[in-house]
Amino acid sequence: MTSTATISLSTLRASLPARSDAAAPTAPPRWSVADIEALYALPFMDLLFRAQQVHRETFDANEVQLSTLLSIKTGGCSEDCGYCPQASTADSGVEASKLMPLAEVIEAAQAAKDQGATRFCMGAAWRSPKERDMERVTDMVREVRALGLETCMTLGMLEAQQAQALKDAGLDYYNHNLDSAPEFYESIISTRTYQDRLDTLTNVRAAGINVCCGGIVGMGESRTERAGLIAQLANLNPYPESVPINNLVAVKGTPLADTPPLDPFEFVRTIAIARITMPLTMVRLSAGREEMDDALQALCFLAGANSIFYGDKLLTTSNPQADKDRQLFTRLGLKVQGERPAAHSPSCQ
Ligand code: SAM
Ligand code: DTB
Ligand code: SF4
Repeated sequence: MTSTATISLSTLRASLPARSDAAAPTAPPRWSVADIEALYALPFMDLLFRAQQVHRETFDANEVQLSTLLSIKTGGCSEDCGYCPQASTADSGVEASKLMPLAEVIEAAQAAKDQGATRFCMGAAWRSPKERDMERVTDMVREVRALGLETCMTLGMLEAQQAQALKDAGLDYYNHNLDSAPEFYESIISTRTYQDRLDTLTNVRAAGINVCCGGIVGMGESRTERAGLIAQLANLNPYPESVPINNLVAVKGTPLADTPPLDPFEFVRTIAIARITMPLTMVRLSAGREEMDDALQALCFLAGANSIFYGDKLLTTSNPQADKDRQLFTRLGLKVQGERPAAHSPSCQ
């Protein structure tokens, strides 16, 4: 693909696979970092218009999907991810816990379902699961699925047979992020390589599990490096079914605690570009919503985000209260995937 500034919408449309909500994304067009930088360089209004057009080709632009997160094993992690309050090297005050008992996981999943979530994502502060953990996490997948929820796990690196065991238990999605562009990644994490992450994604894909893979912006990376992350994601073949875009939550005691916040419009641009380059994916507006006001979140939805983490906690940091999110959906006239639309019309209070 040549300079993106010259790509017309019809060219972009012609490159899209036929609409199918169930279909896995197929071979994507190759996106160079320069193509993506050209999208970043578009006037904001033009970029959002383009993202909306792509979004509406595939999705109901007034619908949002809700996933709830649960930390099934918190803190004390052996990895040194500079953004993460759960790294044992961080002085964040997060206490390390053991793997949560199955009954507590089921209870939390039922509560998430009662609040309207359709997907339940379980995260563990591990480099990778140990063999002795596999039976317990596969039991969690089976039980959460039995409640009628889609399941997602994020447990660190996976070997091929571990991915297969999770698939056999019925796991729908595995979250494993590339986090940043390869050249910036090395300044944030030293204990595992970019290639390790790509290998895990290959194992997850080969097992037939849907891939949830995104990254974090606002870690002090350059725009070119943000473009580099999107290029990596969009050029995965196929690209991920779900792409979480996290805005750094700068947690005290982590090496990135004092990182200056990213220009919010740059965050919105990143969402829009994820939407344009990965038209069929669920783009998830992930960490960082607690620090955003309603207008900024609305811009993210306008830019093509169609999924959020729902519930008052992410893994260790806070997320907007479910009631507050409900009010926002009502004010924006957003429907929740899998729910009947609210009986009353959107109001403005
Ligand atoms: N330990 C597993 C791993 O690293 O793959 C799973 C959990 S880990 C916390 C999942 C993802 O959360 C990370 O890859 C990162 O993208 C995101 N994350 C962690 N801390 C964050 C923070 N402070 N701000 C934004 N995103 C964060
Ligand atoms: C993802 O990309 N973001 C979520 C989920 N995948 C597991 C995690 C965000 C964590 C934010 C920091 C915390 O709460 O500890
Ligand atoms: Fe551990 Fe995951 Fe946090 Fe890295 S991001 S320190 S692997 S919990």
